[in-house]
Amino acid sequence: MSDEIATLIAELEESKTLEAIRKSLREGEDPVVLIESLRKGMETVGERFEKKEYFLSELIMSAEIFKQGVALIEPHLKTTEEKPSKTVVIGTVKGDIHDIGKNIVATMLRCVGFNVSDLGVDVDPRAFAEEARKAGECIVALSGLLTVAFDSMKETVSAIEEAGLREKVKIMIGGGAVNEKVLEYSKADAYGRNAMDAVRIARDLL
Ligand code: B12
Repeated sequence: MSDEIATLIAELEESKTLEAIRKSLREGEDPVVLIESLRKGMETVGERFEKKEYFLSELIMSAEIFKQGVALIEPHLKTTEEKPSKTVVIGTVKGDIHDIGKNIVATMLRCVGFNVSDLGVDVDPRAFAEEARKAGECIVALSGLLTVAFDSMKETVSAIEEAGLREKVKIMIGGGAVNEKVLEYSKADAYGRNAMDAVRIARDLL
């Protein structure tokens, strides 16, 4: 079923994708697995865009279906009763407006009890530093899907350092093409491939 969902969203089959999600939820499928299937389908959309089989309108359409799918799935994510303890300041870095992955990471972190401050998209490095200063000891989570985001991540780490906060603040990065090399380049503390990684890393870093 989850492969079917990936295929359906990649084919931009809006109603069929949503129906398949509803059916999977009724059958008790793990909501995290369903989100991962949607993400896999978006990878295919990206590949088709690169090959010029899809254009911007298809990217926009896929994002719409994704959002509706996540809206169905979200109420099924388990939420902890624990009181929010530590803060995660999250945002999509400067120059980048992709926010679907960032929103999923924020939701998962909230579900496990983090207090999440979401700065949105195209966030200036200084805005991250300012919010981290307000939060005190915290994690800053940087999301970015474009290659230009790598420089923005590096600049954000520098801004936090220049603000004298590097000792207090742990920085994790993720999104699309982010990997070990980007981690090294940006001088952040950790990188994660998906929202579950983000939760694990956030717990480890604190
Ligand atoms: C949907 C989409 C869009 C939508 C975004 C809508 C939105 N509200 O986000 C729209 C249509 C707006 C869009 C615009 C553009 N896009 Co676009 N887009 C995509 C697409 C198809 C899917 C992205 C997505 O939402 N995936 C699903 C989510 C769930 O996955 P995710 O973001 O990777 O997040 C997961 C993990 O990465 C991780 N994660 C994410 N953040 C973080 C943070 C931390 C801390 C951690 C630990 C983990 C983590 O957890 C998430 C959940 O598992 C990708 C293709 C792809 N392969 O990613 C292209 C893609 C990213 N886009 C691309 C491009 C080129 C563009 C445009 C420049 C196109 C244009 N000509 O205008 C513009 C960019 C505008 C800008 N300045 O940002 C390229 C980027 C190429 C590059 N190397 O730079 C891609 C890769 C497509 C391609 N193959 O060519 N896009």
